[in-house]
Amino acid sequence: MLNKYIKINPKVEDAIKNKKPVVALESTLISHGLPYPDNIKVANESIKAVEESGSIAATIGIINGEIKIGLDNNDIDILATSTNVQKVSLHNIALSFLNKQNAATTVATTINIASKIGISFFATGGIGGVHLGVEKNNDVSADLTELSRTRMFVVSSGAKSILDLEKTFEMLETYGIPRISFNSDFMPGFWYEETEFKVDKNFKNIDDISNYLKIIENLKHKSSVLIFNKVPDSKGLEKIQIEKWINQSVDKANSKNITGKELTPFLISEMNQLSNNKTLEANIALIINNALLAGKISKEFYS
Ligand code: PSU
Ligand code: MN
Repeated sequence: MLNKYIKINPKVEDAIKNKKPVVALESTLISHGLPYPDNIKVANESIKAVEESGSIAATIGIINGEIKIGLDNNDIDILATSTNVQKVSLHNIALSFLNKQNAATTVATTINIASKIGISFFATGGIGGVHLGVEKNNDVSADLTELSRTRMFVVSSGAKSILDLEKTFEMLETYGIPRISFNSDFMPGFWYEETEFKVDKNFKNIDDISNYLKIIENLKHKSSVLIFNKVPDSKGLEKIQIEKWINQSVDKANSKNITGKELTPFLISEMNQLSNNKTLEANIALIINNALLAGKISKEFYS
């Protein structure tokens, strides 16, 4: 055990020790990204998807002031239904131990914890990044800085569409974060299939991704690697439509003065309302699909 604030589920601990494939999953999307009861469904189906691929799932969150690696059904229920679950990033994580809180971990926090205990793979929906209007609001997700200094193999559908995707993409390059994808030449746009930003390499199969990641590991490359996986076909939305709804959502956030860590959850929930839950359906499908791909790559990497 790493320290007294971390409790690892025995199955996950055994897998890490014996170099079996493990995929970490985050909990902010459960508490702050998706409405109840879809959040419980997504948490459980993501675990199932990882397990179907032959890897072991380790959902990470904070229960009563302790980090739990491998949340059980009861823990997921708490994070999915309680109204006072904190969203913790690296600047405020220690406070949740001090105050014995229940808290959800973002991409930044989850990969930080996962890498400390020897997990190499992680799946999420979309990473955080540079927000629209950054010139005025200075809002850049801590996900980017953490991805730049922690080696984790991260499967996502790009950065969330509500962000300034061009600036986010550039920042990834600045930080030396490889941007590869599975079956696409471009970074996905989260709710839509493709942006115009060309990835470093489009890999057509899992073997090739795994071989590439072994090179990264041998190089002791310092940053994470982003493995992009676009939203499943039938659930993807039109970029033009998404952009219209984003403008409306951002205007509303500005008029209500919503900033900081409240901003991302607010925009996602506005988008779900404006789209009549079409964005929600896409979000659900892509998260589960990303968990599945991470499970498959991890399985191949350790075999
Ligand atoms: N992916 C989703 N839904 C989410 C998130 C990711 O499909 O809600 C979460 C992640 O936890 C990510 C966070 O770290 O949104 C970004 O928040 P912020 O922009 O405040 O850094
Ligand atoms: Mn922010």
